[in-house]
Amino acid sequence: MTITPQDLRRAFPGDFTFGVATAAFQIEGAAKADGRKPSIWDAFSKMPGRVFGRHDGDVACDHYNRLEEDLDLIQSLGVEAYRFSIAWPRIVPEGTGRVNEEGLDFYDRLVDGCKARGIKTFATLYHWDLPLALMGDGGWTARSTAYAFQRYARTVMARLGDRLDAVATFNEPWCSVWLSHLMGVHAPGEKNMDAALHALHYTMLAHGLGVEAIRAEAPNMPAGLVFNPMVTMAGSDSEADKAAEERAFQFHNGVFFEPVFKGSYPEAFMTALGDRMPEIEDGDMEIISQKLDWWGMNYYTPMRVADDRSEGAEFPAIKSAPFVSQTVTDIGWEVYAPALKHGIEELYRRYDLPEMYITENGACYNMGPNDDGVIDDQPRIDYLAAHLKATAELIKGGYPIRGYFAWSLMDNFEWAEGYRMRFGIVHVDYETQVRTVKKSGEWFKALATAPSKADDMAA
Ligand code: IFM
Repeated sequence: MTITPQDLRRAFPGDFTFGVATAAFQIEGAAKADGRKPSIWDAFSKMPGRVFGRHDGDVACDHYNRLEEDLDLIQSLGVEAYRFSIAWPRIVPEGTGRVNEEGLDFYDRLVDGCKARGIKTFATLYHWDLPLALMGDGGWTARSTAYAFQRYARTVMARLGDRLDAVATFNEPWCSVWLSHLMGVHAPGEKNMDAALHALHYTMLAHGLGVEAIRAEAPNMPAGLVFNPMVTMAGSDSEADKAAEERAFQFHNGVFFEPVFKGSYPEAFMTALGDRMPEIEDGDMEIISQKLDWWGMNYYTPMRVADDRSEGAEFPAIKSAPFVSQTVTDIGWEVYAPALKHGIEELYRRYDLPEMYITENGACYNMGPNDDGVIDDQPRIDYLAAHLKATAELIKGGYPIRGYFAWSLMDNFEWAEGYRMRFGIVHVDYETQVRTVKKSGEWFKALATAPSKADDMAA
């Protein structure tokens, strides 16, 4: 039997934060409103064969025009915090140069609207919507983009730094580096190791420059970075698969964690690919490895790894191993909650990490309303419950996890999958823009509003 949300709440500390998360390009729409200029995702989604059904972000959930209604929705879910991202192309539409005050005004309204409703705000500065104009210089493969990001970050913090509760520089650099420049799945759709290695270092540099910008404008603001660590698991007990798993760890996680938390790139990675990296200038690694106040983990599914012995296989020379759990979500991802626990244990074992939040966790299930208008998404509830249980066990084991954000507040533009894949705890009818809280949304509300053990004792 699934644990009740009330019982589950009692497994968490009284001051644990429950929240919901979104990202600008996935929900805002209003692509041309109030001075916004295109991002790389506007361009990419309009190219044939890149995004399912050539869906785009022109309207999305029309959140830009429905801000108040959506903030009421968040409040009605009883959560304490909202994680959202800020669209660079609204703030500095060409990436460099002119600042667009109307873009800043929108986020002013968003933050003030949350404050008025008693909701804490966790902002992400970059969730993949790079101003398209910066592609003229090479986008993330150009060092200049890191400095453009720093100026954008400073502009945002000068306006909002007095009211946000926390800020992250980047969401999932793995996606904006490897998935976008090596695997070609996300914008700008490159499949080029050399380009990806440049994007890696300049993204890391931008993160560090971003931290400097945050600290310059808002010295007390908790500054962090959100990763999507691959929870690598060897496909067998063979030495070859175990070694492949370690290479996978370094390639998919080490290259992001080690520069930030140790000030270096992993040795095995540098031995294999270091000669193709851009120049690492004096001082870069110090900028990248400034102390952070927190980090975020987005987790969905493990990465099962086997050794790839094919001739010419490039580092990390791995291939996929079969799933262990038979349960998969509608996007085809294995459901395996123990990996969340394993992943966090492993990361704290390897690095000296500050406190953390689970900044995204959730499941893709595409069921719509039944004849009574109810969206019965019990598998999503099961998924959330299992992963929250794993989170509570980690906290009991002493891991400093301060909060959990469900991905996502509502169904939205799921990148290369367009609108066909739904992660929301609130259903969106894209024809009418009607939002309907799913069964999982009601369940999450019951969890977020239930008394904690501390409340019970005080009563
Ligand atoms: O929708 C994305 C989100 O933008 C980043 N993390 C993973 C989610 C599901 O794929």
